Amino acid sequence: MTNVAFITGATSGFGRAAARRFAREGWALVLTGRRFERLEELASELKDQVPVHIAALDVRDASAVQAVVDALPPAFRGVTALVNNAGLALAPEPAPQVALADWHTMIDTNVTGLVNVTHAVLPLLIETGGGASIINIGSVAGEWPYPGSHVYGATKAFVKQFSLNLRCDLLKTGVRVTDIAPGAAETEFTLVRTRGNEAAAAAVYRGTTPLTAEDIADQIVYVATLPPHININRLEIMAQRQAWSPFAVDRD
Ligand code: NDP
Ligand code: 8X3
Repeated sequence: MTNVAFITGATSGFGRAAARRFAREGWALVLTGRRFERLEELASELKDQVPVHIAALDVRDASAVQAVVDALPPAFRGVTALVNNAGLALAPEPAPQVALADWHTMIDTNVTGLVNVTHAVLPLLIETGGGASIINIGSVAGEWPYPGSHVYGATKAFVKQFSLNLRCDLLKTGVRVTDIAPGAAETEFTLVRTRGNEAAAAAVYRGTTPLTAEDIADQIVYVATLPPHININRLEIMAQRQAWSPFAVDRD
């Protein structure tokens, strides 16, 4: 049986790097994201290596998610790894300056979207049974507070707890669940967060050595290819050059 990876947010960053990394292992790929032309480019890059199925998908739309899963061709229905990667941060400003719509977009994508996809793919993973994995992309922001993280970090705290809770309910199914929680990694993430401000995005990574998309893709594939009896609950990964600051104190 060919292993199948179902990846959300495969048009950029971790998701695209994971698709390439899974292809090197010979896994068939279900690649999803909103930007269909990017999915087509990736499919044409990888289709000589492995079977690839692409589908335009906004994870916020529960019925669209279900329709994409229902329409999977037979060769792609034996999903071995669901990589719940689609997500975003918006508005790095302090909370009082942030538009409510931005908070809603983060919750709709990082929480509701992840739940939509998990619910739709779960029957296929349970059918696969032992060795299947749900790999949720959380963040260090789900564990550690910092200014400007407000709802973003809170959505990733949801991802962490949802992952652990799923473990309890999937115990008898053989399906594993992992929360991979990266620190700062250079992808399009900050460009999205700053609404396309290339200078501001470049400044986040300038003069340091951030994680790369490939670093996280390696961890995703590592988790997915462990022997079936091993479940890594949570992997928190930072660049060596990222750490914590002291507590902030308000003084007169
Ligand atoms: P990118 O911006 O490079 O990629 C984000 C991906 O998410 C894109 O493929 C995008 O596809 C997809 N996406 C966003 N919104 C939606 C949506 N509504 N429906 C479907 N797909 C969507 O960022 P990263 O690769 O860095 O981010 C991937 C994940 O990693 C996110 O969950 C992010 O929160 C998390 N993360 C990132 C870190 C970092 O520092 N880079 C660190 C820790 C976690 P499209 O726009 O085509 O739909
Ligand atoms: C994003 C990583 O360090 O910007 O999830 O919070 S960080």
